[in-house]
Amino acid sequence: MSERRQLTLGVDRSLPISIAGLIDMLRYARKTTVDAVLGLTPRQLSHRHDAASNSIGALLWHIAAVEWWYQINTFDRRDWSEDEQAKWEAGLDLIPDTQEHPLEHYLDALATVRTRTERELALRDEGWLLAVEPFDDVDSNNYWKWFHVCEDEINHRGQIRWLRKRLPAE
Ligand code: NI
Repeated sequence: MSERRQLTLGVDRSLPISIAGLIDMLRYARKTTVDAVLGLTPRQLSHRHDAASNSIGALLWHIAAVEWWYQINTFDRRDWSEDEQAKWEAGLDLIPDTQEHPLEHYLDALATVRTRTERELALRDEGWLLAVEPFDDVDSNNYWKWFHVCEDEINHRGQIRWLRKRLPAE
């Protein structure tokens, strides 16, 4: 008998419901992203639909970069170093990458960043999620910031699906 798929949030009772739910949301969003890109070739990943479009590869790198940036903002409470800026700035700003990379290049980066996110979130409590602090010119808390990581990924996943349907024949 096959196990039924669980579409649930926050049921890991070893964690506060809000933390467990956030991790589940991030995981579900990520599964839909990975499903949307499976089987794509380096050429398809670097293809740009038109001059105003990002490649699917650039969107995947952006998703990893955003998550990484919110790690250093919320877990480390620091700015990026020059080395880190060189690695991630193009991703954060969605500057087109002219190089072709295999899908694993993107999936490995996403998985590596995610491993840290889950490990760190599991160490936090609701006080950490809810503490409000200045964030640029607004006030924000870590709950919103990690919701934003999730919703930004879902937004780009929608773009990826749109772009994939319109890829030229190989
Ligand atoms: Ni974004």
